[in-house]
Amino acid sequence: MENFAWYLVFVGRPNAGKSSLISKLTHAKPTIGKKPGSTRKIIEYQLAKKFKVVDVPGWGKIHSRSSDYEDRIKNEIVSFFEEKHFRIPACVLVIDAKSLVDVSKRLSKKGIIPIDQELYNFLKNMKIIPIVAINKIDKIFESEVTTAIDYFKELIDFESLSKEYQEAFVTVSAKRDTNLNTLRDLIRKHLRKNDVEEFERYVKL
Ligand SMILES: Nc1nc2c(ncn2[C@@H]2O[C@H](COP(=O)(O)OP(=O)(O)OP(=O)(O)O)[C@@H](O)[C@H]2O)c(=O)[nH]1
Ligand SMILES: [Mg+2]
Repeated sequence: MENFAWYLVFVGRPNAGKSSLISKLTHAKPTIGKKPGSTRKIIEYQLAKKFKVVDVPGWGKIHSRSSDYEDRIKNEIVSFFEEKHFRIPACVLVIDAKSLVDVSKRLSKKGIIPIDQELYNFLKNMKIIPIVAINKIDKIFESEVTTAIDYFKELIDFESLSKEYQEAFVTVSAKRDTNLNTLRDLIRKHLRKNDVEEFERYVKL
């Protein structure tokens, strides 16, 4: 029988920076790559006896891969959440800030951001409060940060959400270590609420 464990999960579109954030926040050493699709399957890293961090492959289209690949990944992710959602006290939805700004300015294809929106609603339906980490803010101008956040908030009907959902937003840069403390604190808060004490010892910053 599989041993019981709590999971801290990172999800998001391909190349959003999930593996990079895991590498900055924990002792796990996931594969990080320049091109989308670096993480090819769900990988669980044991951080403590009953605590794992989970690196999930990017959800969404990858140009160099077939649609079969995309479907297989989606099925794998959906099954993981269906099976384990009650053991996921904290889940970080990583979003690429540059894509948010580009789409809001109509500089890139519209089809991209609805995937972030779809993932947000997917987690919400699983009764998970998504911790939204808008990453790569080093790639946008400071004046664009609000544009990026507001654009996403509008998509998920932010105003209608309860306080605990609204509080789980942070802009970060895994590259420059910006606001990683705030993200760490949010993760910690979600884990504490679920009495996952072991986390304290295994998060580095
Ligand atoms: N400029 C910048 N680049 C970043 C940041 N975070 C990650 N990257 C880069 O983005 C690329 C993708 O990073 P990963 O951490 O592999 O992204 P991922 O979401 O795990 O990607 P998949 O596993 O392919 O879904 C790498 O080249 C990282 O160095 C950031 O905050 N700023
Ligand atoms: Mg990855």
